[in-house]
Amino acid sequence: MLLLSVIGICAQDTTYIPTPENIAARKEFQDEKFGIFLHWGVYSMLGDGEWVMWNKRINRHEYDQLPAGFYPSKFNADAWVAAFKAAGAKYITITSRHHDGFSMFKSKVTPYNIVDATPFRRDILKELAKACQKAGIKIHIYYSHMDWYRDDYPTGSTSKELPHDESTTNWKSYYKFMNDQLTEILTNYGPIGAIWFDGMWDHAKETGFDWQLPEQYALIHKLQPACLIGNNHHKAINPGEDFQLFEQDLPGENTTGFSGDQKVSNTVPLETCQTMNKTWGYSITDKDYKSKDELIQRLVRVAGMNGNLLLNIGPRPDGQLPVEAVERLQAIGKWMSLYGYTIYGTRGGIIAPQKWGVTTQKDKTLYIHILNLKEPTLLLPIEGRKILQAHYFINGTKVRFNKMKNKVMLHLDKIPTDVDEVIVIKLK
Ligand code: FHN
Repeated sequence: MLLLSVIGICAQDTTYIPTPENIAARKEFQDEKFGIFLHWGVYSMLGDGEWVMWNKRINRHEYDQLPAGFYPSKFNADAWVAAFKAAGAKYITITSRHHDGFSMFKSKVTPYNIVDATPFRRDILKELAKACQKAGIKIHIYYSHMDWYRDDYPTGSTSKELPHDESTTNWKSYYKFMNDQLTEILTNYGPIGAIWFDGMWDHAKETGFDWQLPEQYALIHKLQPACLIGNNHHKAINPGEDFQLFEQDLPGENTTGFSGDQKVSNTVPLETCQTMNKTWGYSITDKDYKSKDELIQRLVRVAGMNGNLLLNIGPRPDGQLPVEAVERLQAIGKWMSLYGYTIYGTRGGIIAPQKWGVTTQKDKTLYIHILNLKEPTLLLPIEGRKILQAHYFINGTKVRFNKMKNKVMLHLDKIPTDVDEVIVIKLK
């Protein structure tokens, strides 16, 4: 309790009542539908993903040599943000501190940060926050609960694999450090759309470890009531969390094995994060990129499942976005400039996701997104709603339909071949 009074918050019980600002921010977030995730840190220099320190079991005193060589001479926050905005993204989520413990922002509570420990000496978070504000898009902050670098971090399931001195671990000191950094982030960078936590699975719930989330969440909501909290713990949401996260899986799927314990929430917004290739942080060898069409279809599928897509890019160590990522951003942007109207501000439609595609909906307008259909007819399970009219979104051409019991048959001009053939249905 002493520590909590030091950081100026009180332990709260498990009843969390979001403020009106927070509820409004949740709605805006749901309307935004598409964000860009950025995994960027000193690890990018090694070109082997953000887990390179752990994967290669690099001693942290050796890893400590990296910041002195970090000089992303081509970094230009305005250019990045312009590319994300042109792609149709409404927010970015940037790693302020990943599991390697290096802070990509100026921090008074550790010298292990981009301004004090690199020759670059620029606070990239500040530059990005400013660029986002100028461009009218939001900034969200990824923050790792787990830490492979600090002496005081209590050794967990992954950190125990790295050389670590057990005698120096000190939860109280580490918890204060995190809360001090969160306070810096929420005070020095203007409005923050969300704090995106990750890594608490290093101490699984079953071990009885107490991350003291309610107090930490209360601090965030006290500093910025509209700031949403998401936590990538791969479990059902906890009180204080304002949106639910899914990793590499659509809400409700579990292809990764991460999402097994995650019942999809019907009370908070949903977001799924996905890589463009296989890795989050820059990998010089990973060229296994999803195609442009596949990415567009993922965005549409997530929207049809009532969620947002957070699409990841691992910028290069010199501060440039990988060429493959830029090409994909451009393709998504081109598509969104035509079809964004059927995505932004929508919710999952009254027809549940199907093999052929998904539906999104705004009031009485239903958008049928045909992603994979091998015939020119489509049977829609529409119960208890009357259809007034149906037409192609792209050119307004009418679509013939005939009503059947609890169903409607659409007769298309031809078998759809576009990445997403959108049919608009006006409901009574
Ligand atoms: O360990 C991290 C990983 O590096 C990456 O940040 C992803 C993004 O969702 N989350 C963790 C794995 O769950």
